[in-house]
Amino acid sequence: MEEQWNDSPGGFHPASAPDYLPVAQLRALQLHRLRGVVRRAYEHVPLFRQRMQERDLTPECLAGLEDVQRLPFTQKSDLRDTYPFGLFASPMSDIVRLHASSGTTGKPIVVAYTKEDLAVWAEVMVRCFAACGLHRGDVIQNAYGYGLFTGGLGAHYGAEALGATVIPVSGGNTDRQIMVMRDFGVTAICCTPSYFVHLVERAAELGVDIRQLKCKVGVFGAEPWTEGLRQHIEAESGIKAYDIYGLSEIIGPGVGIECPCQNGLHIFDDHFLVEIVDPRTGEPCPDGREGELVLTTLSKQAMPMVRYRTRDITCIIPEPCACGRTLRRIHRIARRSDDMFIIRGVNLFPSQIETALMGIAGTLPHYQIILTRHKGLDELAVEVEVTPELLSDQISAMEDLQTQLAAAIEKTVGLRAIIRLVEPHTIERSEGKAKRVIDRRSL
Ligand code: DLL
Repeated sequence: MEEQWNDSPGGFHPASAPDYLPVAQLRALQLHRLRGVVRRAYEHVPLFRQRMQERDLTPECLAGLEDVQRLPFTQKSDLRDTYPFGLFASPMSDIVRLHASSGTTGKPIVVAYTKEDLAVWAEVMVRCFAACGLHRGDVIQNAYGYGLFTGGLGAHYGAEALGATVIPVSGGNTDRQIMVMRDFGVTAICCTPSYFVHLVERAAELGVDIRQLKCKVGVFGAEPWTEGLRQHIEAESGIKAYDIYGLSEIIGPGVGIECPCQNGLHIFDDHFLVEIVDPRTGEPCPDGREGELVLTTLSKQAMPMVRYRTRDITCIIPEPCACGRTLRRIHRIARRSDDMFIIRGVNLFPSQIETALMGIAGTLPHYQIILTRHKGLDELAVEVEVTPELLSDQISAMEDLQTQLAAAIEKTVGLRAIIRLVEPHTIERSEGKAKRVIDRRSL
């Protein structure tokens, strides 16, 4: 066991011990916690109690873990409908923090934490950082936004609890980020993958080669990204890029993380119970089959979430991981069920376009998908930046690239796209989550 814990230099942190619990012990712990959380929600959240009663269920119905499937789902609309505090299970006097997520439509959703919840959050973030090989002595630049977004404070308290030095630089001000990274001896950075691409590019313009700096680890998440983008990031910056997953409704960042094997994300399932369901029917999917990730918080006090439909599409990887962690593993989340757009009857996800683009040299990972309607017919255009070298090349090189890209997209999604090659810096950079799709069809 000892050597399994040392899966990276100094990587073992005492807080990581639950990552390696024997499976039977882990399942027993999950069932014990599940009963507690269901009881808490039943006693304190009227919407949940009402839904249980409609199904003739009481918290005593949980004989085994599989009985979770009998419980009602919770959806994002439930948070909106009970805005702002309707799903809280603790009195405000026990709630020490609120965060909110804006989402795309209407009112934000509000999430709450007790002191104990913040301790669990810091614990799972410590386990995330430890899985990335970070420990006391590391200098972590936290470029997730501080504020109502959970990324900034979530990573912040985790990094502090790890014993690392945290630099709370927050998002934006890219030139200052680069100065901090170079001058403060940063060894790891946290931000969205799209922002890191921008940061590396800006550093090059300023004459700073990230590869020459001490930064060796990136903890990237909050948006879908592909294996192709990881390879681009690792090649351009010389850092190891880890995928971190989380969502406000469940806790924030720290629901799951990759280990050094970088083959799927481990979910901290001693705190978050994992299910995969068919997004159309809600029926459970067997391990290995792709479906919607459904999570139940096992230790949350302020806002227990039972069977929360994340809309994130993934599958459980049934095989045990070579790192020795017994935590369940999911495939990286490349898409959300509500990210999908339909064009001429074909269902598409932005990540499919990214996969096609990343396979072809000459482009930069800055792209935008623009949907328009012309004479009643949907059109798919992809704007993608090209490298300065290609720009200065002959026109024929640009034309070749355009043809190659259109062919790659057609091969992946079965649709002909209009390709617009644009100069570097044409596409707006985001400090947080990148906006990949612009739908102008209803204009
Ligand atoms: O994005 C929390 C977070 C902060 C995670 C920092 C990781 C790092 P929300 O703003 O509530 O919370 O957005 C949650 O973002 O349901 C996914 O669709 C997406 N998402 C988050 N992490 C990943 C990831 C934060 N690693 C929503 N891969 C989730 C793909 C991700 N999608």
